[in-house]
Amino acid sequence: MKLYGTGYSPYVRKVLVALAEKGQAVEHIPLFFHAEDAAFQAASPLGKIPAFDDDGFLLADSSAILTYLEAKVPSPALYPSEAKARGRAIWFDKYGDTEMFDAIIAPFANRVVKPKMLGQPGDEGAVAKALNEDLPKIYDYLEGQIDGPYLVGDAFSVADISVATGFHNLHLAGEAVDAGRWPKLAGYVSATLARPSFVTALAARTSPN
Ligand SMILES: N[C@@H](CCC(=O)N[C@@H](CS)C(=O)NCC(=O)O)C(=O)O
Repeated sequence: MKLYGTGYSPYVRKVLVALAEKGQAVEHIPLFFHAEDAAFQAASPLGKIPAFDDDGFLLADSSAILTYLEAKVPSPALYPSEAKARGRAIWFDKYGDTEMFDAIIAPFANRVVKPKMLGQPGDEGAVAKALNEDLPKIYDYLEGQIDGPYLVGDAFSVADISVATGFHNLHLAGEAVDAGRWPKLAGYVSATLARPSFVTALAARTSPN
């Protein structure tokens, strides 16, 4: 198996965590989106990361790749089988990928990617809006959803992968959940990112060089 995409990407991290959970070895190629690499471009029609190659089977999109991995390597399950739990797990996968992404990535994009990787000025106004307006609404919602170590049922699932992944980028940008205001969320994020599969994923290479 080959996985394309820098370890900085929350979406690439989702796949790295799932592979670690399922004990699958992977050749990680930590290139950036829209990289001029023919094999990557063949696997990623939109030029986005992650993209994946399993012995010639090409697939893009983190959720598509996780769905494929779940069918190929069912144990340990990352998608609950019970109907309501399955529905909620998919909801959180989508929520993490869409509603959370722009807000949680804004500090990293403006304090790390733009100034340190692209040589562009970061926008602290965008960071302030994310921290003061957008993220608190997300944190309020998640604080109300957390009732134990896992977001859905009594097992780690795709819900935890997709919701937790972006918090690492928040930390890399020097920010964290205020544990005084959102104690359950802060504890949940710390515990989830300390899980062995996340620790493995967080150590993944971020650059081809
Ligand atoms: N829905 C996709 C989103 C992937 C995505 O947007 N990745 C970002 C990097 S974190 C990217 O490649 N951005 C380039 C672009 O949007 O053109 C997934 O889950 O894999």
